[in-house]
Amino acid sequence: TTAQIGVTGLAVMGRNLARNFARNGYTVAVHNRTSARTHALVAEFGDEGEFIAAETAKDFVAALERPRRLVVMVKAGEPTDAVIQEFAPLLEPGDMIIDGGNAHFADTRRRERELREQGIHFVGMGVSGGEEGALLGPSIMPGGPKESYDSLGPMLEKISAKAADGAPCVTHVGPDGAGHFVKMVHNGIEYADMQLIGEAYQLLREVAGYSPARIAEIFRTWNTGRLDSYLIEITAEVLAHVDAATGKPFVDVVVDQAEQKGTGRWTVQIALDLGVPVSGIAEAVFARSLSGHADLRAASRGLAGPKASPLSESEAAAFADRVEQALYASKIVSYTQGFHEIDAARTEYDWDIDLGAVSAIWRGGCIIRAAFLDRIRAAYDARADLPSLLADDAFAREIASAQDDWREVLVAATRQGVPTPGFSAALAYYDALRAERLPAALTQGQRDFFGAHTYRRVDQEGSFHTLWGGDRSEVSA
Ligand code: NBP
Repeated sequence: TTAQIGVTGLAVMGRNLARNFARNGYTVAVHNRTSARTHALVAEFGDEGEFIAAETAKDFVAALERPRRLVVMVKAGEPTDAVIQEFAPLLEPGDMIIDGGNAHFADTRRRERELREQGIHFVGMGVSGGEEGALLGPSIMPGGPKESYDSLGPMLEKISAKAADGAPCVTHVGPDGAGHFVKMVHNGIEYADMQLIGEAYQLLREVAGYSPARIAEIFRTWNTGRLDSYLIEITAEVLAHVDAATGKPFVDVVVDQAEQKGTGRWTVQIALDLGVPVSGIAEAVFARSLSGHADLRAASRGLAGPKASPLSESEAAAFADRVEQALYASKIVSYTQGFHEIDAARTEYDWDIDLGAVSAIWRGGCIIRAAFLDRIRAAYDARADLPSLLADDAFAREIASAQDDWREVLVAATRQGVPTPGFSAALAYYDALRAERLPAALTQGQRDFFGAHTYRRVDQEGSFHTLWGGDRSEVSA
């Protein structure tokens, strides 16, 4: 027998992905650098489907039908290059190497270019949904040559998550690094979503004066409305959880220093390079790093500021409704920024990415899955060249009706000294985009003053410079 697909790298993700293929009726060749993992997989889960255990790279390649489909699920970075170097010489033109790790899209572009010379199709494939998603159906974001999707796509459609309407959560995102790019922005948006939820929690705790258990109830209610999403759902679970050892709310016994693996940071770094303002995602990354500066926080604890004083019961209930409005409006802004970044990459790298299709494949399987993504898809379906999600009538109307509450929440947060970098950045972005005039005109004047950088005028074509050190007359530059 030959295998239709092979998976090398059998830690949690690779093992579960291999099982997912096997459970869907494919014969799966399995391989791992340390072969104990390979044997453990077959011993434990061999009855779930057809596996071919391969000890060596050669056996692994020999077990695959042609064109070969070889999924690499190893630690991103150097291990991925090491695996490619090991397997590429054993492959033939038309074979596919599919990297399902969290690779940086620039690495994917390089690998695709190098392997293309050998006739090997390299598919950089974003996979979201963690361990459970890999087994039960992830959201899959494959890039690479379109022709490889013709053969690979149907298999991925089978193992992927399905959205509520039954559509598989996978699409050919675009050439070379497009899949990993979109996965990266997915994670950046995930950071922003989590930060906004965190701010909503803190406001409900400190300004409304609610207990974690009560806040869990509020999140459960929100989860039946327009905020319906996996992250809101698990937030309620985490907040309702009680620590067995102390009987305290679980959230009160966890050290408040958030960690990160890097995809959020990449999203911001690349946005800076592309010149795309992703302020909400950036604040989410910075909020995690700030939380980790324990010494700095300890040294700053005595600084002056108001102490939050909880509202009365009736005021608190009204405030909670306002927080929902603020959270929803800020979420629209985060997604607006994330999709802007994908749109900018589409232009920069000449990728033919369908933004509506991207929102559609995030509806199931992945961490940011949410009813909300149907709305984004509808926005792009209505207008494929939508310049920004805020230009969509439905979103614009929703923000219009949320904005008073959004502002009131930020007034309360500011008065009471509760930090809301995500909500605040989102509102500043919204107000800056709406503004008739921005102080950027003054910035240009300053730049021209100290560096003769020139400026453009509102009433004439061309560039100009004022002779600031002389008679202050204007010259054409
Ligand atoms: P890890 O990221 O922990 O990687 C462990 C695997 O890499 C093992 O199979 C290990 O083999 C192999 N490996 C290493 Br390390 N160096 C190697 C080398 N030089 N040559 C060959 N194999 C090597 O596994 P994971 O958590 O399952 O994640 C796999 C990929 O999926 C990563 O890129 C990750 O970022 C991505 N991802 C993870 C999640 C998640 O929720 N965990 C979600 C989405 C994507 P060994 O057994 O011989 O040490």
